[in-house]
Amino acid sequence: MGSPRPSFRDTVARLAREDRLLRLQKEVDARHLSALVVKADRPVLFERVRGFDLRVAGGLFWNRQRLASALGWQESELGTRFAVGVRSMIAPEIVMDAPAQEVVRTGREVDLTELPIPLLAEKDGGPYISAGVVLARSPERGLNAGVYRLMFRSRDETGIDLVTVSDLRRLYEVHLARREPLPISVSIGVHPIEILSAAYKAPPGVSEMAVAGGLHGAPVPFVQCRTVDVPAIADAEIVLEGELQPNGWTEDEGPFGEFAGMYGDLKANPVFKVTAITHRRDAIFQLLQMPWENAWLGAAATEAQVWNVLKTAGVDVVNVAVTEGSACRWSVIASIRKRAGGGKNALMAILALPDTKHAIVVDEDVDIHDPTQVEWARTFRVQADKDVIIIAGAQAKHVDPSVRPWDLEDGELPMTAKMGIDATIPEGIAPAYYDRIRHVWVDDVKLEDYQ
Ligand SMILES: Cc1cc2nc3c(=O)[nH]c(=O)nc-3n(C[C@H](O)[C@H](O)[C@H](O)COP(=O)(O)O)c2cc1C
Ligand SMILES: [Mn+2]
Repeated sequence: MGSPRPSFRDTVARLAREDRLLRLQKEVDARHLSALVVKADRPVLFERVRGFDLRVAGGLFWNRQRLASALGWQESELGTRFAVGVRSMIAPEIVMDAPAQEVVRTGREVDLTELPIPLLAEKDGGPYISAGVVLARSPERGLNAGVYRLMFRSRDETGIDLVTVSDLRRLYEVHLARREPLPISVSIGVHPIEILSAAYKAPPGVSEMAVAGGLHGAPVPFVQCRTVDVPAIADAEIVLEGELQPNGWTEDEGPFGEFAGMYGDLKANPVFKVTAITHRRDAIFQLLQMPWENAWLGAAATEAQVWNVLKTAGVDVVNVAVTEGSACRWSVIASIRKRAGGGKNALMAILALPDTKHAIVVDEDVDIHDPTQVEWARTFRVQADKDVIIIAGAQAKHVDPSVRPWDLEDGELPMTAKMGIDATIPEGIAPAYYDRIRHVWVDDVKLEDYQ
C-alpha cells in the first residue's frame, strides 16, 4: 500500500522539478562536499562522489526560504503551521514494506567508510553525520526522537554528543546505571517534517514522531530494525542500527562547528556501536551543513512558542520571526497591534521563554522580515531610557561565550541578561509623524516604456 506521505527523495525530486535544486553530475571529491554546499545558491544533489556508490544531497535547510520550500510550506507560516501540527498528533504506524531495508548489512559487513561522511568545518574532530534522527524506546512517550550528531570513529563506531540535558541523555543514564547498552536507530535522509519534529523539544509525554504525523496529516511509517528492538523510519535513505555503549562520558568527541556558528570544544562522550547499516538500493546521503541548517530546523518551533506565549499574554500579535544571526533562537522580532503599554507586555511575554535573549516588538506596518525596516523602527520609535528593558540574572545556555561559561563551577548553570526593545510608536506621539514617504506617480509610470 503506497503512503500518501512523501519521503526525502520525493522532496529532492520536487525541488528539482521546481528548479530549486542544483544537480552536479561531474564526479566530486568527498572532501569538497562541504565547501560546494556553502558556495551553491540552492540545495545541491551530487550525483557522483568519487569512491562512493551513494549520491549526496546537501543544503536543503540553509535559510528560511530553503527550509520552507523543503517542507512545502509558505515562508510566512513556519511557526503557525508547526503549532497546528503539535495540536493534531497522529501516531506512527508499523509497515511491512520498508525501502530503508532494501540492502541490509550486519556483523562484519558493517562498514561506515562506505558512506560519504563529510568533514564539515576546518577544526572539526572528524567527519560527521549531522542529519540523523535518533529513535530510542522511552517508558514515558513510547518512543523518543531527537537529532544527534555522530562523529566517525571506525568502521562500526561513532561518537555521539550527549553532553546537554535531553531525553536521550536521560534514557542513556538509566541504562548506564544498570551497565546496559541503550539500543537506538538512526534514520538518515528522512522527510524534512520528521527531522524538524525530532529537533523539537517536545513536552513530557508527547512523542515527536506523532507530532511529525500531525504535520504530515498521515502517520510516519516505521519498520522494526533487524538487530535491535527499536523501529526506524521505513522510507529513510539510510538507517544505522546499534547500541550506545555503557562506557559513559569517556571518549573524545569534537571539536565541532556548532549551530551558533562557533566551535564547541573537544568533549568526553559515549560511543555508538553500529550493529547494522540498512539502506535503499540507490541511497542518497543527506549532508546537513552547519550552522544554519541546524539553526533553521529550530525556527518553526521557536516561532510557534512565541505565537503561543504572546496569545496567552493577550497580545494582538500580527507576525513573529526569529533571526538567522541569533541561530534562529536567541533573538525574536514580533509585530503587534498595540494598546497603550502593550509593547512592554509583549516583551515580557517573549523574554519569559527560556531561550530568548533579545526581543524587539514593532507595529503592524513594519515588515519584520526586512532588517532595514526593523532598524528604521528601532531608530525612530525608540527612546532607550524608556523603551529598553533589561532583566539581569535569567537562565542561559552554555553555547553563548558572553555568559563566560568557563567561569562556572561544575554543575553550576550560566545566567544571562535579557533585553527587550519596544520599537512601537511611543504612546502620545501621533502616527501622522510616522507617515512614510510615497514617491510621486509611481502607479502611473512604467520603466519598460522607456527601455
Ligand atoms: C542537526 C542537528 C544536530 C543536533 N545535534 C545535537 C547533538 O549532537 N547533541 C544534542 O544534545 N542535541 C543536538 N541537537 C538538538 C536536539 O536534537 C534537540 O534538543 C532535541 O529536542 C533532543 O531531543 P530529545 O530530548 O527528545 O532526545 C541537534 C539538532 C539538530 C537540528
Ligand atoms: Mn524527546
